[in-house]
Amino acid sequence: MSIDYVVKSAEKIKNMEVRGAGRIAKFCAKVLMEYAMEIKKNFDEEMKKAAEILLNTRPTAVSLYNSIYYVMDYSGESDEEKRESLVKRAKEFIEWVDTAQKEIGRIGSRRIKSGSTILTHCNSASALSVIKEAYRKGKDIEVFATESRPRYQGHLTAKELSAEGIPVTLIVDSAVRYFIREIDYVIVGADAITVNGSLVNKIGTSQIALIAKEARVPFMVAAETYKFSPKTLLGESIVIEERDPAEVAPEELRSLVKIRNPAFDITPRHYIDLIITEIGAIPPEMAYLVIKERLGYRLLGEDELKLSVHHYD
Ligand code: RUB
Repeated sequence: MSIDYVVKSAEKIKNMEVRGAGRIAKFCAKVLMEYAMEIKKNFDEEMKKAAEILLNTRPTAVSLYNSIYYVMDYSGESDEEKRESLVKRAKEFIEWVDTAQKEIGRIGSRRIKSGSTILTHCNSASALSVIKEAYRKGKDIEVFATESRPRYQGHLTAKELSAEGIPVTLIVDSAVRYFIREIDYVIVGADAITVNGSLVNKIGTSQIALIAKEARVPFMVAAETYKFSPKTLLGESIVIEERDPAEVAPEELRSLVKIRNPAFDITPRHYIDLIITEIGAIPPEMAYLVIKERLGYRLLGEDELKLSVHHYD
C-alpha cells in the first residue's frame, strides 16, 4: 500500500462519497491505521504526510481534525512501538464514534414523547440515532425531512427512516416555516460546536432554528463530544466550506451569474435548547466544559505535531 491509498481516500471525502462528520472522522482513523500497518520505514514522516492529506479535504467538520489529532498523538521509541500505539489509538477512536452515536440515541430518545412529529435537516447519523431509538422503544412518531439542497442528503434520511418503518414526509427546504405548526421538535446533527455553544451544521440549519424559535418549537442538536472544537478556545473561527457552483446550477446559468455555495452555516447558541452528547443532554453554555474536560488542550497540538492545514478563505 502506497500513499496513493491515502490520496484516493482523501478524494472520497472531497467528493462526498464518504460524508457526514462522524463517518468522515471514523473513516480517517481507519485510513491512518491501515496506512500505519503497511509502512516499512520513516514512520513519523510517512504518517505526517498521510495526516496532512486527510486534514486538507473538508475544512468545516471538526471531527475530522479531532480524529486525526487523536490518532496522531501516538508514542513509542521504535517504529514498531509507534505503530502499535497508533493502531491502538485509531481503534479507540473508532470505538468512541460507535458507542457515542448509540449512547446519544439512548439519551436523546428519552426526550421524545409518543405522538410527536420531528423535523430533521440533512442526514446526520447522530440525529437519526435519536429518532430511530425513540421509534424502536415503541414511540409513535413521524418525521419531516428537508431535502437539503443542493446535494439532497434529505433523500438519504427519508430512505433510511422509512426503511425502519418510520413515516416520513419529505419537504423542500423553504417549506419549513409553512409546516412548523405541525412540528413538535427539531433535531439536527453537528459538524462543529464552538466554545461558546454555537452550532455549525448543514446550510439552512440556522434558518430552521430561527423559525423554530419564533414558533417555540424545541431545537435540539445531537453531537458527539468529538464534534466540539478545541481551536475555538483560542478564538479561532470555524472555516465554512464553499463548494463548487456546479452543485447549484447548470453551465448556461453559471456563465451568466455568480453563484455562491456555502455548505454550512452557524446557529448562535441562544437558538439551541439542548445538545445531546454521549455524556448527557447539556445546555449549549456547557460547551467550554466539554472541550476542557473531554478533549483537553492536547488536541490544540497543530504546532506540536507540525501538520499544516490550508485554510480555505
Ligand atoms: C452533513 C451534515 C450533518 C453533520 C452531522 O454534511 O451537515 O448534519 O455532518 O452528521 P455533508 P453526523 O453531507 O456535507 O457532509 O451526525 O452523521 O456526524
